[in-house]
Amino acid sequence: MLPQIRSIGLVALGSNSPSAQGDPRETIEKAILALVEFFQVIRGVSRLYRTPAFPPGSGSDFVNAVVAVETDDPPEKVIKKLHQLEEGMGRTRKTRWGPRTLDLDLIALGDYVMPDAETHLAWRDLPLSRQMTQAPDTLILPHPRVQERAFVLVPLADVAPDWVHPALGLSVDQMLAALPDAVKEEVVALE
Ligand code: PH2
Ligand code: MG
Ligand code: MG
Repeated sequence: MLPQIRSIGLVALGSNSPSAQGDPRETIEKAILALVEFFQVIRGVSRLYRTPAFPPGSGSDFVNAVVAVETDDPPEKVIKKLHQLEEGMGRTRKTRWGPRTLDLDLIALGDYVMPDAETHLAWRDLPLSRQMTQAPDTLILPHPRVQERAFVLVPLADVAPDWVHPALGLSVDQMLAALPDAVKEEVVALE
């Protein structure tokens, strides 16, 4: 038998609209339970946070969290599982960056940089105006915006503060240190 290559998968959860599961907080709590069942090996679950919608003024506050899982699955299979889970919890896909009942984003899987370093750099550098309208048709890993988003980095620091971004060479704590305090202070842990 081939040796199994286990990777750590970092999954970001977000909700800012009631779902069949309840309000955003209940939706995120149930989605975490579903992730635990789906992946079996869980490395960590962050606290839940209330965060203002990005871009500012684009809608109701979100509840965000991050879960670190261990998996042997390749990226495509992990993504497929996350989409199944979103659908199983009644996700409705409407407008890009509109209100969402449940969003599960694969932030990173091990050291994968996908589809390649050059394409990854192009997506990282995409101006905000084009981010609003352009969606990649291939899987980009790590998520091209992770280094900019306090609503991902703050919960990520709960579960994997030492994870190093494989394209940037920066740890979660280093990426967080580069963000303005005002932005981080808006990410508030729920009781
Ligand atoms: N997700 C988005 C767009 N904006 N803002 C916050 N605070 N949290 C999110 O999870 C989020 C967002 C697109 O998926
Ligand atoms: Mg998202
Ligand atoms: Mg998503």
